[in-house]
Amino acid sequence: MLRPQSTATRELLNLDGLWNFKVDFNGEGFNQNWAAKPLDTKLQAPVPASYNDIFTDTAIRNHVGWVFYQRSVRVPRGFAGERINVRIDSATHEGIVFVNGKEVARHVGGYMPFSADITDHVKAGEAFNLTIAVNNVLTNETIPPGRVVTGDNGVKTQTYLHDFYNYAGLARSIWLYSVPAVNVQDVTVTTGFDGSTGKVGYQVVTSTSADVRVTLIDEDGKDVASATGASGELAVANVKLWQPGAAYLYQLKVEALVGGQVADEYSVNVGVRTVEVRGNQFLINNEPFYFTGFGMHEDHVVKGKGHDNSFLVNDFELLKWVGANSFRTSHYPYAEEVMDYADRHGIVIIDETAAVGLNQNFAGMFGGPKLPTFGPETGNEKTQANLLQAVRELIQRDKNHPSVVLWSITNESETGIPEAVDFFKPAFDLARELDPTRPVTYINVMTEPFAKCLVAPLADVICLNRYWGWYEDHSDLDNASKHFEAELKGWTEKYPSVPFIVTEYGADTIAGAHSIHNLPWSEEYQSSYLEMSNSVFDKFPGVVGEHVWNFADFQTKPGIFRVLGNKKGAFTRDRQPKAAAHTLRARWSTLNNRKPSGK
Ligand code: GCB
Repeated sequence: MLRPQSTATRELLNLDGLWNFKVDFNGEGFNQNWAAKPLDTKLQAPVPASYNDIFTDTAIRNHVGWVFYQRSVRVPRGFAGERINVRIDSATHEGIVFVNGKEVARHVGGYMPFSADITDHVKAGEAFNLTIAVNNVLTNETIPPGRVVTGDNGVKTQTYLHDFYNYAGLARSIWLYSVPAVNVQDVTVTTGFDGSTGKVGYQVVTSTSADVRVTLIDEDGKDVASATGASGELAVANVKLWQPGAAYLYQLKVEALVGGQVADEYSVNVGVRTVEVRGNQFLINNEPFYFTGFGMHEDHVVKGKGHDNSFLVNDFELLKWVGANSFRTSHYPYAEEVMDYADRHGIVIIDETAAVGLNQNFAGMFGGPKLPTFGPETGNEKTQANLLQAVRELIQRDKNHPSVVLWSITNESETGIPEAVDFFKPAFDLARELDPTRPVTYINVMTEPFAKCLVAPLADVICLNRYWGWYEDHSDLDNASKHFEAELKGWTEKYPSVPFIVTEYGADTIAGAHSIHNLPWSEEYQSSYLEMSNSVFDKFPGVVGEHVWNFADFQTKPGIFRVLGNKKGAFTRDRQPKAAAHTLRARWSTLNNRKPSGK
């Protein structure tokens, strides 16, 4: 499903703003057909935003189940004669869309867009009632998984085996848009180069049979190559490559033609670059690339996971300031605005599904009974089918982003048992089938070391989350360093021709806490912890990247022992630097995408 855009043949209306909002505390919204009439409520909720931190009522914040958003929408007169669609950039975690009370779309998976053709239900120039019901429930079959527990007092609580807070609602934009009856439905772009000649392969799908014309346009607006036909390859003389830190974007204008007339026009940004794993190196444009940056979160005060362009630009400014060349979309796909911005600004992305918390070994720490990770009550065939769907949707949505260099299938799942291979192998296979141009990884947890993990052989790159000096060897950096080094030695000797990225290492730190004794939680300890870890990485040529956990402090779930959230940020939640940010800046701003050894 293409992202809506405004072109010569397509119109676009943004539906963000204040929507009427009602929480379905008693589970009666569907029976009473709330979507068919004006919502009986005084509450209004902003879109895009998670609703949890907006209101002062704790019952709303803790609600488990459905909420209803509603507004009136007038279809622009210019949409007459076109196909009219509504698009929800995300509904966390399940959304049902109603037009004048009639269901038109339904989608499970909280971080992915979905849309519906509502042409038969609305009229250009007239208003209609748009209702979106959103459910925040996670079950053992959703991605990510969770479990609803009913307490002795009858109150439901959502539990889950990941630490970030389960923000819910309409956290991304909602759109009404028109497309012509004959339209471009999908575009897939692949790129390469041979000397100074760029190659842009393309494949276009149209709604009905139509002729296709493609034109590649450079940043000065000049046509540099064109072709006809639904698929082919364009040659670009004197190509300007998309490089980390120095992005260059061409635009591929795709036209669907009927009888020689343009029926539809759609454009895709194209960065010409290659990605390859060669031995234990990760190459971008045939050059070894060293990842510096963070695991991040979509997380801000008040808005929760709500997308906001001011926060977006500011976060990328801080990435640049600190010398980060990359980040991971931990632990779910981020808003498409983020992906576009990374394309435009040359930031490299490890793009992750929302498969986090498939690990019952966390049950003790996070609460809840300890069950097997894979089984009828937990990760079962339906969970696996939903994981495959998550991989499919992620690659479909993000396949054309030059910033994306690596797909991540899952974060910190249990991987040391044979069931894990049965569960995850189809996801690796599917990712490779859908996108043969990018390597595939998974994120390994500390409790599944090299002698135990059975999923590592499936990966092109092995990503490790390690907390030596925090969860292990807490406050003892000498021992932490020894153990970290021994562990990396073990991994790199077992997998000598695989690159490794340390995708998490971090220490909780209270901004403003100091200690001349280097005590944990102080800014000094966080800096020393990072310096210790970095000096270990520098000993291993096979370690091709370091992503600190986390970019910024973030909100966590109730019931896990954290002081008002996870404090491992290099920046505070309001984006002020801790001492660690300066430490990282001193190291990263001189690296120029290479290891400190320069290789
Ligand atoms: C991890 C998880 C991450 C947590 C982090 C922590 O291993 O991947 O989601 O926030 O540890 O701080 O404990």
